[in-house]
Amino acid sequence: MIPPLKLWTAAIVLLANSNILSVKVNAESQSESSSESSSEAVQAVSEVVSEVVPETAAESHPAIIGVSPEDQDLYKPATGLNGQKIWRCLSDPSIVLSYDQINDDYCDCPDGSDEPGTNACPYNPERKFYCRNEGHIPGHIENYKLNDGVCDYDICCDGSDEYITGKCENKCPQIHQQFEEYKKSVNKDIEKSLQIKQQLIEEAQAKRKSSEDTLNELKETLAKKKAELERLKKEFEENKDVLEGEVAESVFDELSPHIEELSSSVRSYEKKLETQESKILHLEKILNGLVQHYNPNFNDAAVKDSVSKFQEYISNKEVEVGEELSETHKVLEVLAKKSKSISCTPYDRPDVIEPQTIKSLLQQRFTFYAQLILANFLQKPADARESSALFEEKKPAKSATEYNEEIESLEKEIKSIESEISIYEEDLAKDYGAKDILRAVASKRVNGKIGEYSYSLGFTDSISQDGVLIGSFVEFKDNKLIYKHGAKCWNGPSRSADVELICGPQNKLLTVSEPEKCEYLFELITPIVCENFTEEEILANFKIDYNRL
Ligand code: MAN
Repeated sequence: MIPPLKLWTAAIVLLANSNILSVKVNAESQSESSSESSSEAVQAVSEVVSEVVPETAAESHPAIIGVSPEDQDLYKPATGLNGQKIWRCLSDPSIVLSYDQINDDYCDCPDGSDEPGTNACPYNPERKFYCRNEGHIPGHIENYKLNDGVCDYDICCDGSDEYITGKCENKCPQIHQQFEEYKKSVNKDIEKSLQIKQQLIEEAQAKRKSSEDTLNELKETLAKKKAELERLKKEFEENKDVLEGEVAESVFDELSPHIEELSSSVRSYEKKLETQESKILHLEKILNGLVQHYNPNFNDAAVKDSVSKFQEYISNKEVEVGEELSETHKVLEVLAKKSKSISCTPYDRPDVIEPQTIKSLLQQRFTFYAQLILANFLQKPADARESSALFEEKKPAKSATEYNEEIESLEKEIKSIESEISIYEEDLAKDYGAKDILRAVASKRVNGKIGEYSYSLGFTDSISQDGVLIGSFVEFKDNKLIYKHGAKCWNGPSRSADVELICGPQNKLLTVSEPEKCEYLFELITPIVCENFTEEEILANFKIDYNRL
């Protein structure tokens, strides 16, 4: 349901309220000084009836007081069995009345339809007394207000609600004049407010458009960045071997000045080993002779112990070290040759190379790198192998580090674009009201001191009371801004607020109340809810200036 539109008419409201009381007092004093006769009442009824009922209706049946011309037909009499005029209750046609029971000041129908012109029936909001208000706008007044001595000019400017007391003269011409002036000023205000609203709508549309454009640009950039990332990853993958070779190459470049030295050190180490091995072989031969020719019957414990230990030594003897070293040495020799052919850097001898260091380096690290380099080297075509530009031939545009850095930075960029996109998408999907109007005032704040507190209200942001958070904007619903999740109230809930929007040309905080502890209700004047008013809406907001009657 669309909520009723409110209009910023505080000045007129105040003026009107201050005068209601004096009119009532006047009406009461008049009632004391005049006595009613039934003939006067009948006279009054007939006057009202003749005003209410158009001539055509009057021809068919007597006009019924309190009933509008369009509903008079509902009160057409029917003819009963013995020819008398009868009538049926409107909501319950099974109840048949004699026609003169209508408006006889006695309630016969449960819906009160037999007493449209009296207050005999209980109040029924569906059934009200019709005032013709000629020269102004017809009105419908509650039946219990009839003939109570009070002129209800706001509904019956013609005074017909007091048709029996006759206390209220017809004020329709003056009241209508006031209404016309009010309508003019309202329409002027509305026109101005609507112009401002139109500008806001245009701003809102422009903001939406700009957000949509930015979003599209971001999406395009994202697609490009993703494609670029794909391409880079693919290129990296395709060049993986070369790039790994490059890693090996850089290791090789560092090692190559030392390889020849390493190679000759290994060679001399191997020679030393060979000498030691031939000495050991000689000793083994001697001991072997002892094992073959000693006399086991001769009980010499030292000989027996030596023979058994030598036999144990022979059965556990290892031969691998020599093989490993000679394998390493082969690799190094190839590398040494290669380093001479491709290295342009001057040969740089290391200062000291300890035999033990060489051995551990050879066994733990160099063998690995050397084999890697060699494997790479042997995979190249023969002519390329001979070329000094061996590693340059398929060299990719970037190094592995550069690839990794670029991929990492692209991935970061993509993540940040994606999060920006989701912020824009979320914002564009938000309900900012018809034509996105709230978008135009989203960043605006309205400040005002009301009572003891200073308030600051951001349309789509938050409300604060002396810096204390009343709530953050949650939604725009039924012409209301809803704020929730404010600062917790002492011994109570988190603060929250509903902001009722009232049409007016400028943003302005009008009132604040606290219907429940820490649940606030604000009234905010703003053009964003302005609409063209119908005459009924203007009339509903119209208040009579009784001073001018
Ligand atoms: C402060 C204000 C009031 C609120 C009380 C609750 O004084 O925020 O509006 O009612 O706290 O303790």
